[in-house]
Amino acid sequence: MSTSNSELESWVNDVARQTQADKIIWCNGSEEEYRELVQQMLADGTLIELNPETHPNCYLHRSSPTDVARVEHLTFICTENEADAGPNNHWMDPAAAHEKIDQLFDGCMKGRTMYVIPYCMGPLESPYSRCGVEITDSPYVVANMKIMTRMGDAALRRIEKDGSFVRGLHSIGELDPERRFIMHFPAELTIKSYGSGYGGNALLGKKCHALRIASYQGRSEGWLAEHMLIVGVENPEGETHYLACAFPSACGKTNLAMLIPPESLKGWKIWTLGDDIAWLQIDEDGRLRAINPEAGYFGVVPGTNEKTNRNAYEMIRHDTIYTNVGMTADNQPWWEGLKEGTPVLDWQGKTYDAEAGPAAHPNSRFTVSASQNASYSSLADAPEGVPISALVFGGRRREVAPLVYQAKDWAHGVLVGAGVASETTAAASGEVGVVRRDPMAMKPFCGYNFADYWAHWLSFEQRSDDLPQIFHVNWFRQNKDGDFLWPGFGENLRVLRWIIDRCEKRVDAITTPIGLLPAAADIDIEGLDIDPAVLEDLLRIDNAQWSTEMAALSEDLARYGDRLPAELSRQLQMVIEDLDKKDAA
Ligand code: SAT
Ligand code: MN
Repeated sequence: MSTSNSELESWVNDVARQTQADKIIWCNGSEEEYRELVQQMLADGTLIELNPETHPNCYLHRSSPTDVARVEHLTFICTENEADAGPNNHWMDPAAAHEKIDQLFDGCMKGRTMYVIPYCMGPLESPYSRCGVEITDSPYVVANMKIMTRMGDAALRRIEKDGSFVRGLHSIGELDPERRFIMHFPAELTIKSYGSGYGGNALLGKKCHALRIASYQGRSEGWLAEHMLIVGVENPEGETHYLACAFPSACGKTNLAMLIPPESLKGWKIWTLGDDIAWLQIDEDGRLRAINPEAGYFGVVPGTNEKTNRNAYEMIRHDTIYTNVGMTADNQPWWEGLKEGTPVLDWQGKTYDAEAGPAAHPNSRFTVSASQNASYSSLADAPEGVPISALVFGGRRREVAPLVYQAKDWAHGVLVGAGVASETTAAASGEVGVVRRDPMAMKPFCGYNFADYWAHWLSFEQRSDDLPQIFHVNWFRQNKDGDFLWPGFGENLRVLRWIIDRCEKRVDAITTPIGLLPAAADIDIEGLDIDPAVLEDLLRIDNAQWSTEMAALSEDLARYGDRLPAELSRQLQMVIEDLDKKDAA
């Protein structure tokens, strides 16, 4: 018997019987265990050692070429009633889904080792944390879970104390896209994932548990699981505000979470708490508090360099697992936008040929412990989390959305979140660069009907009169020639300053139909080489464009029918009427 939790023990035995695994290993989470797994993967070619002089303890994994991103069309929410999954999810009847995927699991671990990974999402001592157990036949998944979560003996002890845990069953199967499914059974707190080794499909603590299952659980328990980074912004006076920001995958959450203040903003400091997921709870004083359920970063590699993100650049020079980057002649990792070195091999291990495609896959990733980040905040380990001053939504929009605006109040802020749309990226399979509606940046991750999710968001207003202010940002606005208008990266701090000043009621704003905008003079551009006319452009809203945008949103919301909260429709109607009035004026 490996655990005093008999449910866990019998589930593990059942899975071993079903999959016919050769061997069962209960992971203890030790460094030694990690090192042994790495040795084994180096021996069988799953990992390649990178240059130990320039990149100590760094390894490269080359995935199957057809297994490089999340697969939304193969991801299902399996609830008794289809309407509970909503038009935002692919749905399958739970019994049918179990049957379909269990056939794939039958005997799939013959000749393989089955790893049992107890993990805790969130600080081990936090009342806000939740545990799970992932069973997998992939040592690569175990190594990644070791970096990304608090896993092993300590998590098992907490599971034995709590009594409950999320069950995640994973097999890489044959890595065949035709035999691949990611299935969620929220009512059973169960995940079954087959046929992929890619992060979002295979590290079940991440999107599957900490977003899809947790969002469902959070609804009944009164909290929120969000696709948000958490960052602390400390001003020169030593005062720190915490922000939680939701952007779709590969839109710069990691960069914003570890931003380096520009030279001209002396005395400002940034503290990283999380780069992808936030769990938000109302505390006894009515404040919204956030914890980061994760312990590591699974970030996009291309574009990372000393200038764009020095913290990330330095953090991934040691003790990092790289997936699908290129390699130089002396075995250093290489990617587009690195700005140094020359690739000789591409991400598939073929001789690099610029004509044939990039050296690194556009969705190549690093896996690294959060504690390696120079801007890591030790509060990421605090059981009570941090109080949130502002919630910030954003997307990648060539036009329409201004640099920043503030919602008029909480309910309007929920509409602003519901209205997030963004150009697609390489983080999910499919076409890149088309505008897609991605409410709260949760389109791929909300484990239940969005209409019910918005009602849940709206309900927070009844529970506290001290909720954070809500904002929307867009770093990606372009001119007609396709040049970005805003420099982004470290300079984004200038926008965060305005956001914090608004939270502290230190600055006025201009009321418009879409929300509250800064006067150009209130965005500090000292030391920044930007034409004031460009800043005006960044803050301009075009009524005709916005009327079209609201019509698109209205059409999207109509998909939710009667289930859509009346308050959300009312908020939308108010914006539309204000835009019409402005047009008439
Ligand atoms: O889904 S992943 O966690 O692998 C990356 C992302 O899309 O955010
Ligand atoms: Mn993400």
